[in-house]
Amino acid sequence: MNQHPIVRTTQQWQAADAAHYLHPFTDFKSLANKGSRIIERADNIYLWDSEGHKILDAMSGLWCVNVGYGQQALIDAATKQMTELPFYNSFFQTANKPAIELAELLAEVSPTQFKHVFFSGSGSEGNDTVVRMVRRYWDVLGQPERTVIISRNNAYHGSTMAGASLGGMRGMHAQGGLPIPGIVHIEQPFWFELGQGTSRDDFGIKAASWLEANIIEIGADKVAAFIGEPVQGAGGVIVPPETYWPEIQRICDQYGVLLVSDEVICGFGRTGHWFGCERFGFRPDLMTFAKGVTSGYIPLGGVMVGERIARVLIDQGGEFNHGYTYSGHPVACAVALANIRLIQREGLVERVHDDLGPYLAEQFAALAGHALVGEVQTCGLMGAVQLVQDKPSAKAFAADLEVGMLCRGHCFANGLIMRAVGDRMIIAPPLVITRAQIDEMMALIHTCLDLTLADAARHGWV
Ligand code: PXG
Repeated sequence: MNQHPIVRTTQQWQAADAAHYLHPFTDFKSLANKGSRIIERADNIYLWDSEGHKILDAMSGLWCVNVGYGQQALIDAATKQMTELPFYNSFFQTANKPAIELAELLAEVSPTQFKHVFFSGSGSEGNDTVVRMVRRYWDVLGQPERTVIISRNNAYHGSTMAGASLGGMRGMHAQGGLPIPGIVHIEQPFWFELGQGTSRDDFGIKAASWLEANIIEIGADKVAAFIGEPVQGAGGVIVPPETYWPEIQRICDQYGVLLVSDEVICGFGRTGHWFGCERFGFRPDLMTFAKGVTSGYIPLGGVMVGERIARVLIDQGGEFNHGYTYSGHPVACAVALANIRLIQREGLVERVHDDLGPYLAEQFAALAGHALVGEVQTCGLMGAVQLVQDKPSAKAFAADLEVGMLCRGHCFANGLIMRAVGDRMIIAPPLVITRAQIDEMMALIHTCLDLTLADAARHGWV
């Protein structure tokens, strides 16, 4: 049959979008009135919209397109696998070759305690698996009352019932009666907001001590696990003090509490290491991953299961009544294999560690002098710029001024995708970005900060 592509104007696409498509984390009515930006194609670190505008994607899609757009090796892997075996499940004593090979390769690139993996379709599902698995672990060990999972305010662990419950986003908890029982939140290690007046290192120890205080209050015999992102991503690229994670590790060891690293954003090179836990020097029992495992070309997530847990579940566990239709999806696994091999072949992790990460840190340090900037932070290829009303006193803008959104608007209009989390502007560009492209991105960031400052001055806010 002769198929003609539908040719529509941007307005027609927007009308069809508004008529039928409910977007994630979106005020449906306001978007329908405004109209979506229709993204049409992408290459390397750039996107093009339906009006032909070229945009530098400093967010790697949604923290995931680590190898950049248009990588033929990933496209070929998907095509070949779709032709050979587009789907088969791993439930009833069957397996497929790409899933087995990927499990092997993940064990190779992960810290040594990880030899097994449980696959899911996304990061949220991965964290649902974490909740099921840590409770199952303690149950098998004869401690079924050990169910509480401690997480942090302003964490993001996904949008399913368990993912949103583990997360510490108040707006999400307010919708749907969350968190589910047995999830407790402590305060985050956010020095700029909570630690001013103490050194970063002292604050790191203090922030970790909130975990210990909660374990003691709840009773160690009831606490199953602690979960955290090495660097909080969606919360605003909050890089913890260097003292924080080693102290968290000490506390988990002392009380026998399982340690879970949510590596959905930090995994696969983002921090200049394969996994964020390696950057911060801790040794988790479980690692959730998604996003960068396929560079977002196809959905895939999962949980790396450390030997402490794997040995109990394998040797004593019996059946684990949990799994997803798409656990070990052959096409997703084939794309992940091609993606990880590309990261290895191109030495992208080392490139972030040795060259691009330090270069980005230097460029961001130069932003610190800007009148609107209260703090800059980077970790590998993640960066944050905290906008403030008054630089000397680090006074924040009133939230209802939405200065971050104003800045994001300038970025959008000037061909740069940069996210705003409140008044914290964040980036996480693809790991294939070059120094020249970092310069191009920084020039756009300077322009957008200047435009935001001019707006703030015009409104009399500064
Ligand atoms: N854990 C972490 C640390 C994440 O960042 C998830 C779990 C959930 O993954 P899935 O694949 O189920 O979305 C994430 C997702 C943002 C933003 O605004 C961040 C995410 C998702 C959507 C928006 O920065 N991260």
